[in-house]
Amino acid sequence: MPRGSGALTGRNLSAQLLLGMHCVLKKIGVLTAIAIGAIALLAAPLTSWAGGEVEGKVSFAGKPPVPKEFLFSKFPNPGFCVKNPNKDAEGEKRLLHEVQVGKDGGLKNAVVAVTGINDEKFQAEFKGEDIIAKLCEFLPYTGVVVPNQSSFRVMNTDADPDDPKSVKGVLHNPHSFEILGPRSTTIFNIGLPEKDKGLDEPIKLRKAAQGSIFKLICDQHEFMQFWALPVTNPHYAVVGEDGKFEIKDVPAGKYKLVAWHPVLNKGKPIEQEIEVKDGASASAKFEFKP
Ligand SMILES: [Cu+2]
Repeated sequence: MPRGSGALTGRNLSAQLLLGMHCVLKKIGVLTAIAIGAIALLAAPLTSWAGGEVEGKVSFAGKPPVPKEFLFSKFPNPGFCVKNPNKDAEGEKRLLHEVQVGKDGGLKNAVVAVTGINDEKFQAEFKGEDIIAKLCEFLPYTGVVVPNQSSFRVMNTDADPDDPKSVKGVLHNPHSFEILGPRSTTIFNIGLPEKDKGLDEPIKLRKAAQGSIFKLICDQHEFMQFWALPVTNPHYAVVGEDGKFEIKDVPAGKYKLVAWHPVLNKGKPIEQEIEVKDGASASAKFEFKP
């Protein structure tokens, strides 16, 4: 069948439909027509709220740097902290894998965020997830904070039954900083001597708009670290081993999308322009280098 004839059939069909609708409208009357108009008006704003999706991947190109090494014997609780699985074969050194790369080059623990949306309600309600001190490690390794966070929590789950001084709990000392370039400022510094107890503190990053970041380190055990990127809206993702991210329900618009890793690119985010359209998916790829 020639291509044109199908189109012609379609046009005939449309004309017939229009004619049919005209008759129907006459029959059902003006009131119903108004009602249909009202539904259309209601539906319009719903569509513009729907937003779109941002998806992509953060990868690491090249050979990942070797992990940082810390001799257990140089820190308190060596007999307990050695229970952590991240150590050398001899059990002498604690290994801090700052850069973790998946088999397809995905950069684990990178944070991706849509910037330029100041969602005040989200920021007022954001409490983040608990940071857990477990076997002398802060879990997770990366995350997000908001510049003015009412509650930031750290929980101690460590106790050492073999050490009389640590039976009630291994002393961890979460010390948080705001870091901007070479400057770092203490936010809080609190000892957690007991298992199953924690801290709940407000945190304020005064220079978040200039690109500061948040760091938590244990003053007893330097290898215990948590890093966070300040965000101002819920459109972010912390990527897993495959490096992939999917951020849904982003309002339509043009944005700077950032990907950040605490020790790569000098701790600075990589930026990319994106345009999000309603009901569509925008794609972005980021690549970090050694
Ligand atoms: Cu500690």
